[in-house]
Amino acid sequence: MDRLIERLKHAENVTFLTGSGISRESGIPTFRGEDGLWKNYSPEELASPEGFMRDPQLVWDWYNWRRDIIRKAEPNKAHLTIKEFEKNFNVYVITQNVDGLHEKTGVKNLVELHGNIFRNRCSRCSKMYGDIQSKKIPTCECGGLIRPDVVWFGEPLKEKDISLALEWSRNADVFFLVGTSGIVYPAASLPFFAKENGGFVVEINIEETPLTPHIDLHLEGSASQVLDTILKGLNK
Ligand code: BV8
Ligand code: ZN
Repeated sequence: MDRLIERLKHAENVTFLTGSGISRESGIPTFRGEDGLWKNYSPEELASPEGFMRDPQLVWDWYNWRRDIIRKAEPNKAHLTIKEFEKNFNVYVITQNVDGLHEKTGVKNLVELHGNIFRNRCSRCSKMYGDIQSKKIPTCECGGLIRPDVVWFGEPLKEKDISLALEWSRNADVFFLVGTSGIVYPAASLPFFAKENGGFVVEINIEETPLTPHIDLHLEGSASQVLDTILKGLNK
């Protein structure tokens, strides 16, 4: 931890890449963990265009189930501590999460790489819609089925989001991976861009991941505890 505090003392730009692990303490299940969302279904079945074509109502039900959980969730100490970091640094948040919890903390620089579960769009004409609370999958005036405005497997991420995420990774003096299993690309490639440009890469997770061997420091523990300890160590 001392190496990290030392690096932070000379840092200006701090970037966070977060995954579903940061929202676990807000009561939102992760994808691949013990109580993971994908324990009963394969991700491809639910978070892919093929899965949606095959059974649009099943996919709509799954997202409704997730939206109901997320609607009750609030940002936890980990999200709030990242906001606190803005007092000492230029902070850039790149999240793979679609739960909108970082946005709720008012962080200044945020990219939602995989979209937002409370935004919807027509699967035919791409007309955008806000939150729609309906049991039956809704249809657009063009007759197309409406789907969540999130990035599914096999779908490209938005160009502007990727270029921002790359810029924020390249200019990071310290790059934090928080609560991500580091297996979904292109998000999982971002720490390598930080390292390439001399950034110090730190992983905060309750377990090791495929990225652990490639980074500078792995801090074991929950996102809220570890981030709080780091910030306290800084302000000593
Ligand atoms: C694309 C949708 C190209 C929204 C998601 C083979 C090799 C490499 C890549 C591929 C491949 N085959 C296919 C690919 C590409 C694919 C991919 O990466 N697949 C992986 C699975 C191998 N990627 C794509 O398809 C991407 N698109 O590549 O397009 C393209 C280009 C041009 C034209 C056409 C196509 C799209 C990827 C986005 C997929 N969408 N979600 C939604 O429904 O949510 S991915 C899904 O996984 C979520 O977005 C989630 O954020 C993301 C990553 O998961 P994590 O957030 O890391 O969550 P996970 O449960 O895995 O891990 C939680 C971690 O937290 C754990 O490590 C746990 O230990 C930790 N934790 C738990 N509690 C805590 C904690 N840590 C700290 N504190 C705690 N309290
Ligand atoms: Zn339409």
